[in-house]
Amino acid sequence: MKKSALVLTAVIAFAFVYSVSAMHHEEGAATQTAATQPTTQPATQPAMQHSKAMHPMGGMGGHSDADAHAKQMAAINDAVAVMVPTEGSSAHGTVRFHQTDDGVTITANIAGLDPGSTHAIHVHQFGDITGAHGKSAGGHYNPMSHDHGLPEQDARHAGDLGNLTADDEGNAHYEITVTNLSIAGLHNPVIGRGVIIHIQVDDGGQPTGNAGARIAMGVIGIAKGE
Ligand SMILES: [Cu+2]
Repeated sequence: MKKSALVLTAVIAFAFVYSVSAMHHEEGAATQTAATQPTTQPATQPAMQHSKAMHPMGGMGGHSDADAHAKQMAAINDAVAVMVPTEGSSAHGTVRFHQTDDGVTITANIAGLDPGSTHAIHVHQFGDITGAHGKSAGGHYNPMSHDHGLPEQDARHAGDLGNLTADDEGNAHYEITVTNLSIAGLHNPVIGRGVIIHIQVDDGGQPTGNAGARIAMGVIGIAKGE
């Protein structure tokens, strides 16, 4: 009699410890706030949180996290690249990107150029301006593997933005709206990539427009907007 009662007690105790530790495990895997919740909470709630947190891409409603992420990124409507001179150059300024329903409007304001000079402007593959000559930004941003071209050509590198021309004081203001980019959407997103201004004109020739050395470089980051 005594022995069986002890065994029963042990079984119940084991079951209790097991269920509590299982609960802790589930809550711990979900979120930090869940872990601090009392263990007396109905088991269904943390279990649901758990499955949602652990399986963002699968199960019922499994697209919701991916959709939410896509929406969050697509909601970024303003970006800016602060352009700094490469070694030996004085070109500097800003290149702003504004997303609209029709495309992306890019506005460049660059100072420190030779009066009346014309310069290629491109989005390059990497937002890496650690190199003194802009080389670490890589080649033109070309996710669709097109040939190089000027903005008049629909089929061109996504990063081909044409040319800007300085006024008598060496300041250039250039504005272009393109439909082959997005700031952070699904269609050729440019966020985190680089902008390069070259010493020469982009003549549209292959493979990259014969624009020569890089005189200013910047990284496209999320802007505060209006
Ligand atoms: Cu370039």
